[in-house]
Amino acid sequence: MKYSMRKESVSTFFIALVGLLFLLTGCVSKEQPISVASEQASAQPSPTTVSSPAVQSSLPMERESSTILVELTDSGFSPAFITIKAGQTVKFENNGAAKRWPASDVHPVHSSYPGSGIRKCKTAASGSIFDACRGLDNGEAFAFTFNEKGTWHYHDHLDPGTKGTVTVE
Ligand SMILES: [Cu+2]
Repeated sequence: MKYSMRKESVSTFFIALVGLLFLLTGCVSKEQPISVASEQASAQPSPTTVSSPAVQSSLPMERESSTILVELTDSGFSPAFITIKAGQTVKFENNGAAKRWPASDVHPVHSSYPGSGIRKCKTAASGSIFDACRGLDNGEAFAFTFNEKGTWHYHDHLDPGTKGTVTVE
């Protein structure tokens, strides 16, 4: 009788101990995924911090080679004044309803930008002059790479009063 009582109290002690261990391991195993999750959470920003220096390092490159967008809207060129680095490309994209023909000043000869001129539009040089050489429909674009430094005025050949300026540094 005494022995069985003891056995019972020993077994309850063990159950309590196992229960305590369970709680402890439960706590530990609960904390561990949190610490893993926090590691993952701290690991997640690190790729972003890895990629952001990559973005930063690509910025100086972008200054040299990226494409700048100028929208051709029904109210004109947007933005109408831009400053870029030599070697950068400007993409003139028509997002308006009317046809647009971006071209170097001075209308109608288009020869302000070195090497350009509307007379070259029908020649093999048409792809390398600051002149779309045709009206762009909505959604169409004309891209030109500015290698000459200076302030270059341009206009819409189909609406010469619509003007813009590209300053190449
Ligand atoms: Cu013109």
